[in-house]
Amino acid sequence: MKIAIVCYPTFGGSGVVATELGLELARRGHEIHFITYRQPVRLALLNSNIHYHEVNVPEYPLFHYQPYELALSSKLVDMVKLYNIELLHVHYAIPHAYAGYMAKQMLKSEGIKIPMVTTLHGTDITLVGNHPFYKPAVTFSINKSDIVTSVSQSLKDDTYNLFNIKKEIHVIPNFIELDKNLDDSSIPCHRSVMAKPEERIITHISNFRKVKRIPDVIHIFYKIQQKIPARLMMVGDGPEKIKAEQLCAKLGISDRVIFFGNSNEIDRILSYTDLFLLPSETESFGLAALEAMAWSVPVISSNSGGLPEVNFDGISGFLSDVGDTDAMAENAIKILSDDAALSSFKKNALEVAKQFDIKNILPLYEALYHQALSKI
Ligand code: GMT
Repeated sequence: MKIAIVCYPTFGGSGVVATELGLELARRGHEIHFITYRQPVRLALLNSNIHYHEVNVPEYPLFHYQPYELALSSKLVDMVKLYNIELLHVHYAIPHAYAGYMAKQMLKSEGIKIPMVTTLHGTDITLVGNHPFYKPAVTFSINKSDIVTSVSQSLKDDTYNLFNIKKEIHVIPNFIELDKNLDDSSIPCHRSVMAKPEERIITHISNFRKVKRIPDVIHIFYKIQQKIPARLMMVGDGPEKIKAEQLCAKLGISDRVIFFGNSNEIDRILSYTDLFLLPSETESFGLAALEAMAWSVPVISSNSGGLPEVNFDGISGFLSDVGDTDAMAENAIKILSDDAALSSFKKNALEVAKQFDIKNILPLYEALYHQALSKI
């Protein structure tokens, strides 16, 4: 199949999922065309099955806001015609489903019919898309998609509750590639750079937005390190990062916390990690938690959104109410203070992650692509 994938090219989960999906589809022989404004961060390799087409938005002083949707839909039209692309798969409703629908209409006027699959990722529904200024356009473009998927049951429920959606929403959970290998000859980051041998390594990875509750991450760690020698790895960048550094200084733990910024060493950091913290206000899924679990790392998370669908309470880690940093720290200490408990949680985390193996999930997308093609 020739498939155009539209996504955000950044470190965010939706872009990562879209990129990993495209790469695996390409491995299975599909021809994949990534269409976005920058080469996606996880897209290192271009080959005969993987293409990348950049959307350019020329700056014009008249425009207070540059019209990205217009440029994207035009690019989609051009690429569909040039490469005979058969299907559009857009990740994140805003503005991708809207631009995709416009492209479909333009193509239709030239006699070309192409189906569009829209994958909802979370904030496009729960935080941004729900805003009254966007809601009519988001509702319209979801209803006009040929197939709609969401990354968790919780997000599906939220979508039906928040929008007037007439379409069936198919839940396809996010996935993980389990058989990744680290090539030790290229190591820029050793365990000793992060912690002393007797210290546990605790990690948080996110885009440091408010929804991640970064101060909770630090308070949980503060309580843990009072009982157990530990270090905190803070990976990622975003608006809450400076405040987080200030809070560490205020609590006197700056020497035990490393801020990595956006890192390409996530797999290596996770391979040394003992515990992952994700106390978010909400997560449609929590891909970062799954990535940790795939490295046999147990997860302490909040119990909101789709997190209970990924992190199983008392098995792969523990879940607590949003903001309950005492319970989260207590559970973390329960796992970390006992070698036997830690090793059993690590084993379980990997076992749960295996349920989300890309090899099981990808055929679900392929089946929906066939369904979408048969509809037009
Ligand atoms: O977590 C973020 O804020 C980034 C956001 C995104 O759009 O990239 O992540 C969302 O999509 C991910 C991939 O499907 C999910 O794993 C995240 O849980 C979801 N984030 C939220 O719902 C807050």
